[in-house]
Amino acid sequence: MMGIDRYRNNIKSLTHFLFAGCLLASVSLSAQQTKVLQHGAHRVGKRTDAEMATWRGYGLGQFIHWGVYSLFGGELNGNYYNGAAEWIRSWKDMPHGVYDSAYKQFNPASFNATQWAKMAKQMGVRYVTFTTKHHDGFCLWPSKYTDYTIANSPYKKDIVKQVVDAYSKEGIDVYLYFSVMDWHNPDWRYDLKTKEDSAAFERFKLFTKNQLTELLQQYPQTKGLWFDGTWDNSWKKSGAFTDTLEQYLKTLHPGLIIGSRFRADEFGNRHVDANGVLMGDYEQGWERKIPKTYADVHGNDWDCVMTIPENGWGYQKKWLGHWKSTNEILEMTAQCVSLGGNFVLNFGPRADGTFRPEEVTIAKEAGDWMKINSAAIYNCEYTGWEKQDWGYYTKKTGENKVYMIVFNVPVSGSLKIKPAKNTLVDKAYLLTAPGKNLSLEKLDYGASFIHVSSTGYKQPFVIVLETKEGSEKSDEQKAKT
Ligand code: K80
Repeated sequence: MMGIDRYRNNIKSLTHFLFAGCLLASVSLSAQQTKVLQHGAHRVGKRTDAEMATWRGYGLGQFIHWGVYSLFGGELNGNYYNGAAEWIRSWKDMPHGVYDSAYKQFNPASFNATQWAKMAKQMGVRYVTFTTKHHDGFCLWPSKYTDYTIANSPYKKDIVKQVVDAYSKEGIDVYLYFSVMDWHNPDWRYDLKTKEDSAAFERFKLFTKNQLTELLQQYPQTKGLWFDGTWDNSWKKSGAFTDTLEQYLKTLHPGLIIGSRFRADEFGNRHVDANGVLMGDYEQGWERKIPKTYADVHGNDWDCVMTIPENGWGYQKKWLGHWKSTNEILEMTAQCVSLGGNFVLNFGPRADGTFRPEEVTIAKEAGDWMKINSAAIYNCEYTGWEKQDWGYYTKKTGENKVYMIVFNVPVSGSLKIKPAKNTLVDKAYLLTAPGKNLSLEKLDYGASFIHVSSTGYKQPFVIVLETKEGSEKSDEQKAKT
């Protein structure tokens, strides 16, 4: 039974793992501390291959949650709730029979994958993560391992294929979201307490492996898999299987990118193994929250997935409460890139395949900004410079270029900069006016001011700093205290 209590339990266990994501122990691997693990991390530090370098440089991504839940739009008996609309099947007043037959009405007459991909392209996203199967178990591709698929809806056509093809054609890399937890499959278990549970879960593991193999074989353009619904004891007790499966998928599809939500070690640790080392290609715990400092990311690759409303991923007819403005979204993007991560914004299309006007506007406005300023977002990384109150620094990977993405101009109009050690600023100019150098007023301790107008901004703007190696020769007196 998937009642509200089950839902609460899941929230509790998920909260645990999201916290774990924040608290990744910065364990130093001294000989005594290191446990010998068969199914722990197989690598310390970041991946160094070309596929991962591409991933690292994306800067901005799109998430799409679309499925049977989109038909309900978070409405149950005429009421709307703040809960996540894609979880509506688990809400206490939702009869499962009603939900489980709703796919017979899933017929997105206005769905046009090319239009979706063009909107995403216009927005400037460089990768998309698309829900192939959410917790409800409904497959947007014609999986041969279950009848609960798009093939048996009135729409019939393969949606995953259309999305993969259309986005790939626009040059946007495609990642497939896949929920391991599956409320439709009778063999799914939250825990393995009896022999019968274990037998059922053996069948479920094979089903999962088959579906994943099917996805990678049918959509070979796929760059990575984005797993969800992996926090329950049944999966945590399957550490060896999850490890073997991950390696199998990567053999099947070299270069495949899989985040830290997928597997567990043999002790049931998730995200990081018993030695505190990340398992997976990037840290996947930053859901609807952003690290504050570089120390928070523990030297790992990471991305942040974010909703536009406060919570909820699938289509919600009525957004209750705050939803983010384009400037807030741009600020989150800048913040993520400044700390070496990517920012991924979620969209929840309606069941007919159209996007709500708020999402269309945000995509358009963010895209207009990206058209001018994407140099400060794409292929950029953490600078190591001391953060200042006006906004965020990013650095072009492999180049001597630092970007200041300015959100908060102080009333003085004076923007303070303080390069990292052994770095000097050679030139400063607005990204939009490369020929016109801005003057730098030298301050003590290697800092400078750039003076700009203190008023009149509607959007963040970017200043480029060309840098060189060296340190300031100065005769300034350090204060004696
Ligand atoms: C599952 C469970 C909780 C408590 C919060 C979010 C989630 C799922 N992960 C997001 C990426 C969505 O898919 C959401 O349904």
